[in-house]
Amino acid sequence: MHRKLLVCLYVMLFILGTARAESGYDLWLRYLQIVNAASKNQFVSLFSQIAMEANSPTKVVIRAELALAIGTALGIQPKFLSATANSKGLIIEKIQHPAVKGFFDAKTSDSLGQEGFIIHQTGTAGNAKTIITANTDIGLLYGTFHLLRLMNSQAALNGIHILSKPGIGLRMLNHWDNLTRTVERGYSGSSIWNWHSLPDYIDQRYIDYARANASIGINAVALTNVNANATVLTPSYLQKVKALADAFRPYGIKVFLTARFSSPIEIGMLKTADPLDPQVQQWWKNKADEIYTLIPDFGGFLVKANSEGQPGPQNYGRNHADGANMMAAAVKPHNGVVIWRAFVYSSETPEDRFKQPYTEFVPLDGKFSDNVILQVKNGPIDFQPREPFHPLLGAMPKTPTMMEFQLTQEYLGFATHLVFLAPMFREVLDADTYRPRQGTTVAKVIDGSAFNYKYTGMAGVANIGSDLNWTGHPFAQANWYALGRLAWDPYISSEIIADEWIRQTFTNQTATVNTIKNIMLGSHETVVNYMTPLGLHHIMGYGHHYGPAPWYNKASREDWNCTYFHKADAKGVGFDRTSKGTNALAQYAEPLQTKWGNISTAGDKWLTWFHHVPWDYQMANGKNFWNNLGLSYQKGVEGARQMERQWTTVGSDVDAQRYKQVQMLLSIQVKEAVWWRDACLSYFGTFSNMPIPQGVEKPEFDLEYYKSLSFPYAPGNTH
Ligand code: GCW
Repeated sequence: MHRKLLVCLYVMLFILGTARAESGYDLWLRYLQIVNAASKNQFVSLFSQIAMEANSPTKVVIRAELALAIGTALGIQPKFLSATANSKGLIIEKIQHPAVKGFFDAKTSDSLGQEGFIIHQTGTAGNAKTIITANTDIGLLYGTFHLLRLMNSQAALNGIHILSKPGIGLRMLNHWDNLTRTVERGYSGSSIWNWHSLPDYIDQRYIDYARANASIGINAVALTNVNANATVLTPSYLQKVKALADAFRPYGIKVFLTARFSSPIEIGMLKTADPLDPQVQQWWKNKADEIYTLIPDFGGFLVKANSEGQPGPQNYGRNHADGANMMAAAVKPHNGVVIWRAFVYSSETPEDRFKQPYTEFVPLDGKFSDNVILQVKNGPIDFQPREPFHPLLGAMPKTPTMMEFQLTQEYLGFATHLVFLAPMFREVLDADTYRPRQGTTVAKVIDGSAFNYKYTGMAGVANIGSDLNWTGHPFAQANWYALGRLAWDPYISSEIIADEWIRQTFTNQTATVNTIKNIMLGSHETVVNYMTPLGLHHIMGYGHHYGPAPWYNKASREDWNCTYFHKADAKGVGFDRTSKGTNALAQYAEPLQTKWGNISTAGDKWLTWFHHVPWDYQMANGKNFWNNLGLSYQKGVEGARQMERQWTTVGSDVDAQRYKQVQMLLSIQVKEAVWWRDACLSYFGTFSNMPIPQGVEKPEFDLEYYKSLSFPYAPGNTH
C-alpha cells in the first residue's frame, strides 16, 4: 500500500514536471537539446570557451543567456575568459576591443550603427576564431541571440559571416493594459504588469519578457492602454514605471507611456488641457522633466486623441499638430518622441470612416515637430482580417509614419483560432503605394527609405498576458515573434519566420517542421475565407467582436453597425467607395484608383471593400458572386478542417501537453468556422434570395438561432 502510494506520487510528480516544462512559458527560447552528433560537436566546440568580460549589465545578461542556452541544449557549461588579442574560440566584444580590432574596417563599423552586429568566423577547424562584435553592448546581445537561433536550428557555421542591422528604428510592442490589470482586447489572462507590487517586486516574468523581446530585436514598449489613464503619470506610478524601465534597460528596451490628453486637468489641477495655453505647456514640460529624472532613456508618449471619446486638442478648437507639438516640445530636450495615433474618426462626421484619418492628417503634413511620429493602423478601418493598405502610408512625405499592426486577435478569432499573421503583414508591407512613384511599397515608406524619415517604427498591439504560455494559443506566440523579425527586417519572408519559430519552439524534425509550416502559412487565408471573404469587413459581434453578427444594426452610431460596413440589400452587398459612392478611392494614387475602382479589375480580395457587388455579378471563374461567396466560406471551413487533420500527423515530435492544447483549440476553430459560414450565408441569403450554392454544406440552424446567440461576458471588452 505504502509502496503503491509512493509510485503514484512519483507518477504525479513526473506528470507535473513534464507539464511545467512544456507549458509554453519558454516561448522560442526553449533551447531544445541537440541530439544530432555532428551538430552537437560543432556547437560544443564553439561554446566551450567564450572570451568576454562581464563589465556591463548587458554583458552580464549575455553571459547568463549563454549559460542557460548552452547548458540546456548541449549539457555543458561554458568557460568564460577575458578576451585578448590572442583569444581563440568564441569572442564577444565590441569592435574597438583589442581582441577584435583589426578584423573590420571603419566603414564596416560605421555601417553597423548602434544596434547592428557581425558574426564572423576565421581560421581552420580546431583553430577557429568566431567573433560576435558590434559598436554597442546591445549589438552584442542581438548578435548572441542570433547565434543561439542558429544553434536552435542546428545550422552549419563553417566560415560564417553575417552582418545584420535593423531595418526599422522603433521595434515596438503597444500594450493595451489597464492599471486595473484588465487588458483591452486581451485574450490571454490579465496584464503581466503587477502595478500593486511594483516598484519593489520585480517578477521574473518581466525579465523573461525582456529576454524574449531582445531575442527578436524589440526595443520599445508602451506599457499602458491607448485609452489612457492619467494616474500612470502620477509620482507613485512613475516609480513603478521606473522599476520596469530599469529591469528592461540591460535588454535594450525603452519604455513609453500613453498620455491622456486631459491629464493636466485630471492630475494637474488645471482648468484646461488646451495645447496653446502656456500653463498647460508648462505642465507637460514639468511632467517630462520629472519622468526623465527617473528614467533618463524614457522613449516618450504614445497618444490616442480625439478618437472614440478620448480627449484631444480638438476639444479646444485646435488640431492634431497643435496637440502633438505641445507634447513633443516637452520631451524634445530629452531626445524623446511623441507617437501620435492616426486612428481617428469624429463623433459627429457622417463621412465614410475609411476616409477620415487621411482627410484629417494629410493637410497637416509638414506641420508636425520633427520628433513626432504618426502611428498608422494596419487598415483604414480597423485591423480587419484583410484590409487594403492605409492610404496615409505614402501620403505623408514630411511626417514619419510608422506601422501599427495588431497582434492580439481582436477580429481574428481571439486566442482560440490559429492564425499566423506574418503573411497578412507581408501582404501589406509589399503593397505598392505608387507614391511618389511605382515601387514605393509600404515597407519602403515605413523603413524610411522612401521619404528619408528621421524616425521609423513598427508596433504590434501586444497579445501577451498572464497565461502560462503568455499568449493563450500556443501559436499566437508566433505572431509576437513575427512582429520582432519583421521590424528588424521588413523584407524577410513569412516562410523564414515560420521556419525559425517552429524549430525553436517545437521541433527540428524537418517533416514535422514542414507540416506545421504548412498549417501556419495557409491559416490567414483560411480565416479570411470563413470570416470575411471577398472583401467583407467588420461583420463581427457588436462590442466584443466575437463571432459573426452581420445583421447587427442597433449601435448608437451608424459606423459601429455591421450593416453600415456591408450594406447588403436586394441588389447586392459591399461598400461603394468608388466615385459613385464615397470616393474613398480618391485617397489612393493612380493606378490604384482606376484598378480598384473598376469592379472587373479590383480583384477578389478588395471586391466588397470598394464595390456594392450585385449578387448575380459574373466573376472571372464563370460563377456569380453569390456562389463565390458561398464557396469561399466553404473553402474556409475546409481549410480549418485540413489544419486539424494535419495537426494529427505531427505526432510525437510535439510534446503531449501542447499537442493536446492545439488539438482542442483547432476543434473550436473548426466549429466556429462552420458557425461563421452558416450564420453569414443564412443572413446574406435573405437578400440574395438564392439557395445555398452547390458544393456548400447547408446550415444546421435557421437564421433566428444564430441571431439569438449572445455572449455578454466575451473576453477583452473592457468598456
Ligand atoms: O479596434 C478598436 C478597438 C478598441 C481600441 C481602438 C483603438 C484601444 O475595438 O478597443 O481601443 O480600436 O485602436 O484605439
